[in-house]
Amino acid sequence: MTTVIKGGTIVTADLTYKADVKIDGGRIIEIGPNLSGDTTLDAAGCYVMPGGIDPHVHLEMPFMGTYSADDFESGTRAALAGGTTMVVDFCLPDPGQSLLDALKRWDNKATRANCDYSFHMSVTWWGEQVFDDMKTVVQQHGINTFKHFMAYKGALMVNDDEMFASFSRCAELGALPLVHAENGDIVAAMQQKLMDEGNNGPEAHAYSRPASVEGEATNRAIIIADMAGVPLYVVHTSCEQAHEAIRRARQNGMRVYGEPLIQHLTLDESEYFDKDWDHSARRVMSPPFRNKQHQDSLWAGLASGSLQVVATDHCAFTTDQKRTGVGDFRKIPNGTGGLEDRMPMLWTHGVQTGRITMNEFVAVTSTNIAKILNVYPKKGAILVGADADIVVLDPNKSKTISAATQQSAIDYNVFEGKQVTGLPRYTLTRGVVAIEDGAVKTREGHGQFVAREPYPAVNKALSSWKELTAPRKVERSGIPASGV
Ligand code: DUC
Ligand code: ZN
Ligand code: ZN
Ligand code: ZN
Repeated sequence: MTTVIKGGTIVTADLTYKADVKIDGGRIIEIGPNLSGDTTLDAAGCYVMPGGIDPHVHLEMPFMGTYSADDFESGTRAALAGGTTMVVDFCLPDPGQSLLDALKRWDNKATRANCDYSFHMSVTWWGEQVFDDMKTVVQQHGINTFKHFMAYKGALMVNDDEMFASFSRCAELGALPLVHAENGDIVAAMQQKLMDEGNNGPEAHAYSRPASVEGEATNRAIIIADMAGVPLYVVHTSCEQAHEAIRRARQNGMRVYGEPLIQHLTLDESEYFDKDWDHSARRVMSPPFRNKQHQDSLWAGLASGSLQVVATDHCAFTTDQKRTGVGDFRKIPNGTGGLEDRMPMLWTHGVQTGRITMNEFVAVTSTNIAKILNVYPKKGAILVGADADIVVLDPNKSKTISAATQQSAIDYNVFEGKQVTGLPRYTLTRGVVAIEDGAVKTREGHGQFVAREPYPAVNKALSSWKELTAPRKVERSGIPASGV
């Protein structure tokens, strides 16, 4: 059975042109004028683009004493409703747990996915077992990315020596390290100080994690990666200091990537102040929302290419879950949703305002991350042979974002009331129509795991520093007696 997407304008990361797209067996088999097939999807007046890839989601994640409320079913349903056709979730071993045991749990949870998915592996502790498991994860489980938390002291955080060891292992294996870059020691100290001074509300969460702690950690992670001889991907880049560190590293020839979130691009720190407790707590995430100066920097980074990807860090908690932090902001589960809203919000606030072009939109929502994850052009492309993960975006279709009509399992939406234009007429996951004019036709369990190969050796090319060449042993005859 063949399907033809007819009459639309194809928009890729580098081209815009009119053509039909023919699909069979879940893949694109032909692109050209006047195609016909068994089924026709009308794309007149629409843009036909690679489905979005969200490389940063936490579905049914055990975190801060609870589980994030969207699982692989509701989370991927929300993704498809918004034009996203692949998600990458973070497998999270408990400290001391084998990476492979954790992976079994994630494999199990993900069987319910409505769209394709992959995993990053988190390195939450360090030891010989992790060192050994990393090789198995890369070579036998199709995972080539390892996440490191520089924050969440006493829980997920790893120290610099552990990061250096893990980054070095990534270099050997052809894998890419990821970092959550915030200085966890300073955050913990700031949190305690705020609590001691009687600041226990959700706004104190923002005070405890200023941009400087993110900027410092981003710089540190970049230098550790450079010394380990490995590229680096910085998740949820939210501030100017972090962006500057990434931009500087790239100018120096290092492969460092930055990932702003749609929340940080469009919501600011005023969400924490002069608002009721629930409103602010629902927006508690790490890093927190920033001011306009930081937002402008992130938008500039997307337009100029110094930041490459827009993600969500979708990690949704209900109001009841958030309320476990009444009286102590440190206990408010960190995280916000965004999977369904990322593409429409970025289209509305990016393309429609002229901050980014349509082609840049495709690059930062899909193609760039497909390349970074080493799954291009299976994903992230409108090309013959690519998976038919496609969004047919109607630039005239609008809605008001509301928890009442969302797919996510939670009882609110951080974008509540925002008007968005540019919505899917169709979302296809490997050729199957999952969304049709707002009607949800997802199939639980349709999603497949996407295995990712290790990176070629070229990825090891890093900065121009020459101090890291192998040490030369110096022979000396006269050895001073002492103290010189
Ligand atoms: N930040 C969040 O807000 N939630 C999940 C984990 C993280 O780093
Ligand atoms: Zn067929
Ligand atoms: Zn994080
Ligand atoms: Zn995250």
